[in-house]
Parts: sequence; structure tokens; C-alpha cells
Amino acid sequence: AKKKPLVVITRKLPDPVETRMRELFDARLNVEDRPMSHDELVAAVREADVLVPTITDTIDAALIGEAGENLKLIANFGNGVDKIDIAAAAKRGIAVTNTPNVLTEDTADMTMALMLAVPRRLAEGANVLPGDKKWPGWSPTWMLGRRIGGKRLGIVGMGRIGTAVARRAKAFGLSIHYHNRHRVLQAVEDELEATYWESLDQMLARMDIISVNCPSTPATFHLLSARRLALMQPTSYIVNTARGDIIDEDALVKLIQDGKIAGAGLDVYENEPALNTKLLKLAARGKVVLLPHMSSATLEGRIDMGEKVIINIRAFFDGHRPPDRVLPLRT
Ligand code: 8YV
Repeated sequence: AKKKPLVVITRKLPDPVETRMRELFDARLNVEDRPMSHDELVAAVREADVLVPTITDTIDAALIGEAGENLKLIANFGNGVDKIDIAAAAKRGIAVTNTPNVLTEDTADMTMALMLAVPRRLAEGANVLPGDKKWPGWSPTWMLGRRIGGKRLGIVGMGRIGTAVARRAKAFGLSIHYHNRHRVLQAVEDELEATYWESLDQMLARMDIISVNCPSTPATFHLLSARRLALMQPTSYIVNTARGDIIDEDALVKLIQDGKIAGAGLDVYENEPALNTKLLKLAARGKVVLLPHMSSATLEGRIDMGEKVIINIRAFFDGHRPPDRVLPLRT
């Protein structure tokens, strides 16, 4: 029988995934639920045939430089591959895969939750009863938020997740606008009655809500720069379930503090897990709702992600092209 590949998994995964990994591979599982240290990562890439990292691991060119001869595949447990230097891996003949599709719907669901949370004051309201129970009772003028139906939603990045957000938002009565590197299929535009904006600047200036759904790449770093954010309406909101570094976070904080953007619903941050303390102050004032990077966090989704990782590893070692191969960006 063929020797089973040594697969090092950097984080604790749901039990069914670990069980299957153990059956199929010489799986080295991380029993402690904490990110690997740099030294542990170096040891892993020196020895493993396959590395299964997550977003909490930085797989940069220096780490890839430490890779042993066996390492042939980095099978990311996650969709976003911004922490992996794919070009450096390619140079060493190491393939990279990710886990698309299976977290699209969960992420879009949570994007809707954040889209409602700030305008409809969900977090503030949810705190009234469990707190000191000082509910004065119903009043015609109390806890008034802003309606989202009838408003304009501008989606930055109309890929799988952006499209899933658009479908939901349309059902909530929002009109759909988007900016993307290229136009989506006519059939999709027709279904969503979506308006394409070639100019991100022009779209930002005209929307009531912006949702960030593009990947983090060198080209999208601070795509929502101070200058661009300043184009937004003072009554507008921004939601980010993609990556923190797509928005200039300091600039966003300042604009919300100054009343030039109405608020934000954020699931991702520039320096996770560290948090800008000014954001916490804005949260206390109900201006922002902050979630701890949990938009794809469902048990079903995590099991599906594990399944995808397994399929990619098996396809690779059976001599096939893994279904979720990620190629280096063209520059
Ligand atoms: C993942 C994510 O859970 O898949 C992504 O891109 O942002 C997360 O929701 C995480 O990346 C796991 O590595």
C-alpha cells in the first residue's frame, strides 16, 4: 500500500473532520485550540507532505523558504488565501488550495445580519432587557432606527459571496448596485436588477449601504481609502465581512466619529485579533456593531470546509488537479 501522506493541521477542527483525516492520512492534529507558534510552523513545513493552515497562520515567503522536500501542497482551511504567499509557494512547486462555495451562504447571511444590526439598533436593543432591566415600556419615539427597505446597496466585489448578498438584499427590498473588476453575466444582472458601476468613487457617493465582499489582495489593500470613504453619504452605513485591510480602518473610525458616515457593521479588522479601541467606543455609542470574525462560523460550514480540504488533498495525491487550486495573482 502507498504510504499515507503526512498532513499537519495547524488548528483543532470539528471532530468529524478530524476523525476522517485520521482515517485517510497520517494526520498530525493540533490538540490544543490555539494557533501554532512560528517555530511549530517551521517544524511543520520541514516535515509535512501537506500543510493545512487557517487564517491564524502566516505562510509567507520566509516560512515557505523553510519547507522541506516533501511539502507539495498547502490545503488552506478557509476561503481567503491572503495570509499565504502563493507565488512563493508556486516557485517551490508547492500547490495551494482553498475552500470556496461552502461558506458563501453563511457569510451572506451574516452580512445581512450586520446590514440590519446598525440601522435597526439590534445590539442596543438586545442589551436593554438582559442589562439592568430598565425597560420603560413601548413608546412611539423610542429605539427608532432607519429602514433598510427601499435603500440602495452598493456591493464592492460581486463574486460568489457578493452575489449571495445581493439575492438576499433584493428580497429585503434594497436596490442592488455593484462595483467589480468586470461586469457579471447579463443573466445575473437581470435577475438582481443590478446596476453596474465602473467607477467605485461614483458608486460610493450614491449608496445608502456599502457591503465589502472582495478578496484581500495587494490591489484591494485600502481600496476603501480615506479619500474614497469621504465620498460616502453622512447617512450611509458600511458592512465588512471580507477582510479588514480592504478598509482604511483609522479613516473609517474618524469619519464615523465626525458624523460623516452613519455607522458600520464589521466582522473583520485590520490587525486581528487586536482591536482598535476607538471602535469599541463607537460600539458603546451604538454607531458600530462588531463581531469577532464569525461570518462563516457554522458547524455545518466547518464540516463542509474540512470535507473540501480532504477532497483537495486526495485529488492531489491521486494525481489529479485538486478542484480548488488557487493560482498566483497575475501582476
Ligand atoms: C475562515 C474566512 O473561517 O474562509 C475565510 O476566508 O475568512 C473565515 O471565515 C477562516 O479563514 C479559516 O481559515
